[in-house]
Amino acid sequence: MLEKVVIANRGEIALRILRACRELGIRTVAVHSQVDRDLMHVRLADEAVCIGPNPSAQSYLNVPSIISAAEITDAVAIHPGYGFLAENANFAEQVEKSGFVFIGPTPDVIRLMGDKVRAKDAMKAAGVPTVPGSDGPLPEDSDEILAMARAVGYPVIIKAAAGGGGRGMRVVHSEAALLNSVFVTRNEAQAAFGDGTVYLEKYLENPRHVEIQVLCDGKGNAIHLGDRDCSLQRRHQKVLEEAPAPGIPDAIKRAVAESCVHACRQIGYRGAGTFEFLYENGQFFFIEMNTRVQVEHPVTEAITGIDIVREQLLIASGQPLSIRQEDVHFRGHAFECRINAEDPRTFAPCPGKVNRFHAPGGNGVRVDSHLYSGYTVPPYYDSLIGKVITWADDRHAALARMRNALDEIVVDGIRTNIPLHQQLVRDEAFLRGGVNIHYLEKKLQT
Ligand code: MV4
Repeated sequence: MLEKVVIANRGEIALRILRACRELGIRTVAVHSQVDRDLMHVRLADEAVCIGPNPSAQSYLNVPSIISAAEITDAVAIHPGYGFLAENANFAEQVEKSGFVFIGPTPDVIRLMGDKVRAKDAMKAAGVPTVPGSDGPLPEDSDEILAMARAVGYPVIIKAAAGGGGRGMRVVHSEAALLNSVFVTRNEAQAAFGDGTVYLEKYLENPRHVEIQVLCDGKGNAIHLGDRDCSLQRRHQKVLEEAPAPGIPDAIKRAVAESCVHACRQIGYRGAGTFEFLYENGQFFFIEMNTRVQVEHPVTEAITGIDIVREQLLIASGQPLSIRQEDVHFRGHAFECRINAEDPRTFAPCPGKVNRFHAPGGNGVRVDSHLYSGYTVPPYYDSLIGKVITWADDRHAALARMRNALDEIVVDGIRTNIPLHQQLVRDEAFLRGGVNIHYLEKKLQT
């Protein structure tokens, strides 16, 4: 087993990783910025190293600082969590070259998935259903571009190969607008990512965002842990997620999940991963793969009983996957509400001191949060201050538990999006299940 792990992250996920390490008897090193010295997981870690000033660029994104922290503490591995350096292939490479284990896929696979054109190509080749489109980067020639869009049919979407997560894309509704949109998207991509490669897809107008969780040991063993629906989002930030995705026939789900597992074996995937799909009219279309643990992993843990971060650590220690697909049993339904320090109406970040924090409880309720009474939410990082997860034997009962949990939780001193969640868990269309990716933003407009 890994002897000592550096947790290269902060907040709730750092605490989540620390808990998994301690359960496995792994010693922990917290690395933190100056303002983060009072974080919950810093107090609980075996050792703590300040890696720099508050701005992320000088601390949580500071590769030499993080690797130095691993060196001076004699750690053997680095867990990147999500965000920050989690999907940075160069970081993973530096970690390995310095003699440490990167808790995640190989740098090559991270790089492959970071290039959305190559990623899609690899998935298509492995039999994963993809969105119809250019099948590769768009050529320079205008007539060829026009012909491709015509073949796919309008509306189309132009996406940056180096983008992802909603960055660097543009919807095109007519041939008249196509070439200019390609030109602008290329230039924006070049400026933002240093890579102007773009590709084209059929634009799906009202899809749901459904994702498949996988676990692989990089030795040929790969399994899936089912699906999650993450359609409730605002400006590409997920707000409330659930597992399983409601109202999708099991046979369709099973087929797509099996195609993901097959693809993982084909590309030599190692670790936890997420296949992102758009789901529309009974069909799945792959868009991107995330090579990290995701914020919403607890809903999958709730319905499978599998600890995903524990599995990441076991895989990184070189152990073959101990869970076979036939050992994975799906039970019940789970929801996750992301609690943000933000104004519930304007969504402006609201950092500040939490005078009082009270976590909800009861059967089927989990709270992943680094908050405590007296903690000050700093202004430098994202506004996620915790997650409330509820589960029960069915969707209806899990929602009832979430309504209770949201009525019990107390976060005094700062504004949060708890009132928004209280509205959502009583929303008629959401209660029916299966709303699409535009539902929340449309609801907020009215
Ligand atoms: C799309 C799409 C419709 N058609 N691709 C946005 C984030 C990035 N991961 C991909 N995104 C989309 N790609 C095609 N061909 C609509 C979106 C999209 C979206 C996807 C998932 C969740 C929320 C979204 C919000 C707006 C647009």
